[in-house]
Amino acid sequence: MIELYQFELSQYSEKVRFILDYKGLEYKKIEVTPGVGQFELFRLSGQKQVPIIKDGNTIISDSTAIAMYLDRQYPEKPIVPTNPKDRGQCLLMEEWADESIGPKSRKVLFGALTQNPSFRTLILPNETPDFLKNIVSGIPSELLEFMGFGVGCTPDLVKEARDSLKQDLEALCLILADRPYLVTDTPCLADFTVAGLSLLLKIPEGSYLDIPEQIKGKGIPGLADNSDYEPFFTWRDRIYADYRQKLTSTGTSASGPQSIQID
Ligand SMILES: N[C@@H](CCC(=O)N[C@@H](CS)C(=O)NCC(=O)O)C(=O)O
Repeated sequence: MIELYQFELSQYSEKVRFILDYKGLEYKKIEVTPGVGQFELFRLSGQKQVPIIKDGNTIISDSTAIAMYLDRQYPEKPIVPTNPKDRGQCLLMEEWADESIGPKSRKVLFGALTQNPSFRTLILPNETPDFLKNIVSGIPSELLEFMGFGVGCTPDLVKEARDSLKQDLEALCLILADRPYLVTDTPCLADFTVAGLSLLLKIPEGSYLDIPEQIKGKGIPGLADNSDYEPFFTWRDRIYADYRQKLTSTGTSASGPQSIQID
């Protein structure tokens, strides 16, 4: 069975989970512990980011490379169109979403977290010990803002990212106004990338993710609750309902059991 090394709240992991679910492939999620667990990722793949998949003896890192591998290896229900123009648009939109929605939504989430201590602890992995959650919620907002300078998340850059995301969301609403999917009449890699990467803009409701109930449906103020972008989030909810597998009542993915430790 395919193994997916992931963080449950990683946007790029969500893109890969969408593709695995769409293709109906069974997979086992392996939740990586941030920091120490990433040594194992490095040993496996020569780099330390999720997602990584292990399919037999094949190990692939990077969500785009994983998408292309899965489409080659499991061609049923293709996700990259063959018609040249559609293919070009699909690949362009995937690349744009990876480089735009992904990094910018991380920045605006950081901005939202500095202002909201309880949201901060809720997005920590379920297994995080209570004492650590208390430390995280107790960090003063000013200190977090100061720390943001070191990671490219100054208040100005957060605002710039938010404004730019507004333009992205407006563009997506316009494109989706008269069509069911972003490129053709069937879902493709562009749709799964945009839907997956918008994870942090608004956390989906429903039992798709193993996360605290309290953060489901929550999102970035000014974006997730802005009626101008409702058509986009309604579209995204439909993509979830139609193509993403729900967890079973035992907490396992419908497409395979879940593990929280690196073997
Ligand atoms: N280009 C990569 C980006 C992956 C990425 O940014 N992963 C994040 C989680 S969403 C990560 O592993 N961050 C941990 C780190 O960089 O140490 C892809 O498409 O897979």
